[in-house]
Amino acid sequence: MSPNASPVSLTRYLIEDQREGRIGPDLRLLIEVVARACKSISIAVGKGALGGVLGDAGEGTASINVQGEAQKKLDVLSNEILLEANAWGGHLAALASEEMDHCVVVPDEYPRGKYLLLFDPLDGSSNIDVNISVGTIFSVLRCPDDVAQVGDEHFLQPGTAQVAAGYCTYGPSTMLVLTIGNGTHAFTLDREIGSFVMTTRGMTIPEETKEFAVNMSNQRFWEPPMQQYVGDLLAGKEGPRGKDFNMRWVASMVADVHRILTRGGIFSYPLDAKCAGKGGKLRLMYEANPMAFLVEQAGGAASTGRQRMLDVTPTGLHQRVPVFLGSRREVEAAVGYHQAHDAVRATSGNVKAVTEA
Ligand code: AHM
Ligand code: MG
Repeated sequence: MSPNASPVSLTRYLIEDQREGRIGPDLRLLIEVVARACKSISIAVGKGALGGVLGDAGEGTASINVQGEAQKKLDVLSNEILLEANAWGGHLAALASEEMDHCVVVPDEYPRGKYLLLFDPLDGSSNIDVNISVGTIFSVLRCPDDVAQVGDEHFLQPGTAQVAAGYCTYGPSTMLVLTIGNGTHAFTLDREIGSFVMTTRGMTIPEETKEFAVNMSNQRFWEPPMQQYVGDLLAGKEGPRGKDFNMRWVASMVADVHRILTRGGIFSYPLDAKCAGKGGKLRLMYEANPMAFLVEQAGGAASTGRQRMLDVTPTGLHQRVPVFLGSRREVEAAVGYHQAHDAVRATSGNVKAVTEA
């Protein structure tokens, strides 16, 4: 933002979008409510040990969520903040969260709206206790018309059906990054006035990059095309890619994606032998899809390695997928390794079939 320009608050940005016909009043309200909830989460995260909010939610198995993962106190608190904030506004039909087995329908005592909200209330929560950035990720879908009883199945829409998506990162500053399908824009929380102020209009991911993000400790569990792709990145200037690459891994998807939206790079959580049975590590509906929407709107690309992320037909609320996203050319390169590998496998399968016939 230029120092002389008058600041554009999130509220003003959304009102202007409404005036120009890009969103209706209900979607504007929904985004405002999510942003307000994120401010509350930011305050709780910021208190850290002083707020008594660090550590696990319960003893032993009492803190295990639907994903089979240990919940932190802040996971539970953030989930409650988002649920409470969104229950009564009349803009939503139902909500679904990483922390809940099934969707929650807006209670009968409140008016029911036409949108569905999905969220990961506190992504990267293994980083909370060590004071590293975490974040909230959200995705908004339309509730299909004429649905008498909303259920999980109504959320199972491809990423292309998202009407809005965003994340809030709780780092040195709190930032909300949002798309309603008209570019990806960043807002920084002005803590003194309690308002999100636009700091980047139209984030743009450079097409090329020399930086990758992946958990290298999983290397031996990866599929062959991923082994080969990262092997070639590590080979640097002397290797087939002809350039040296740097590596960054925060292990908070929100923070890693925020870096990529800011300066480019490729983020990947590929299929590995440990998570293959589940389809991947990261969740399609409230992690991969909203991030893919944000990244595409910033000129980047997002793929499972074999398919455009936003085209995946979901089969479950908590479905997991492999993820490659970021600088367009680099994502295409990673996809190329998978295509080449699959093509060779298909050909050798055919040859085998012919020789056996
Ligand atoms: P979470 O939703 O339980 O926090 O898990 C998702 C997180 C992502 O933020 C991050 O990219 C990944 O898990 C880190 O995984 P790893 O611990 O294997 O590095
Ligand atoms: Mg998560």
